[in-house]
Amino acid sequence: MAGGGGDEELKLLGSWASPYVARVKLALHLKGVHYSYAEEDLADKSDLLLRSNPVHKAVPVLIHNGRPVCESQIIMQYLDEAFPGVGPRLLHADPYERAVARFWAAFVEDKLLAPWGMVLRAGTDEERAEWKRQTVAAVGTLEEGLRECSGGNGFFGGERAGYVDVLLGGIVPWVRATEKLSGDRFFDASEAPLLAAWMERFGELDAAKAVFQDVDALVEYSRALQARLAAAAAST
Ligand SMILES: N[C@@H](CCC(=O)N[C@@H](CS)C(=O)NCC(=O)O)C(=O)O
Repeated sequence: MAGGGGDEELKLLGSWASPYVARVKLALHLKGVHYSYAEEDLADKSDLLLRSNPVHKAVPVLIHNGRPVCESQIIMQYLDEAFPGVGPRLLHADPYERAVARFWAAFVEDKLLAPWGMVLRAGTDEERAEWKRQTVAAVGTLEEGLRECSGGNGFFGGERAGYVDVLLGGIVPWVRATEKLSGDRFFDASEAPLLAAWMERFGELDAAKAVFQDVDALVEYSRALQARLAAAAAST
């Protein structure tokens, strides 16, 4: 792709369905930084991945001139710092604005994505209902966060997508896939009108069009994964 970072060697190790990898791709595309991409098979991880992220053995990993950077949020922050002159900043120049963005980023990870991730893994209907309740409550709070951060301009970053937008943007295809899989509409216009409009607006960005996974492919991937988990549970 066009843009900066031309003298640097940047390689992203990823897995196509991962929302965390999608975040990093979105950040790279929004900033216009060149990179190459290597798809990992998480069932048979490459030596490069195991060497680059020996602690978590997870993607995404961004390898910059031979040095690995791990964890999606740390990679996003690194991109702002390592390529200060290239493309728009994800985090604001003002420390207070940066603190507010990091607060909502932590909220998204801990209070929204954590319970949402458990909805599919819940063992019983009661557990599933409780994880859903927590997810819906977090969406309600995030709706107010968006109202406050956007100042009526549509993005958490104001007039353009910033750190929290990219972080949350990585899950948009999964929000859509979940609707198809279970009928759950977590960013529903009747419950969270600002987030529902945000999701459409974010999806219209060139970066999102370049990066977003095909929703039907995610649905198929999720069904296959659930079938494997059910078979493994039945055989123990
Ligand atoms: N906290 C990590 C989460 C990354 C993560 O969970 N990656 C998954 C793919 S979505 C992974 O590579 N898991 C390793 C495995 O499945 O063995 C981040 O933000 O980068």
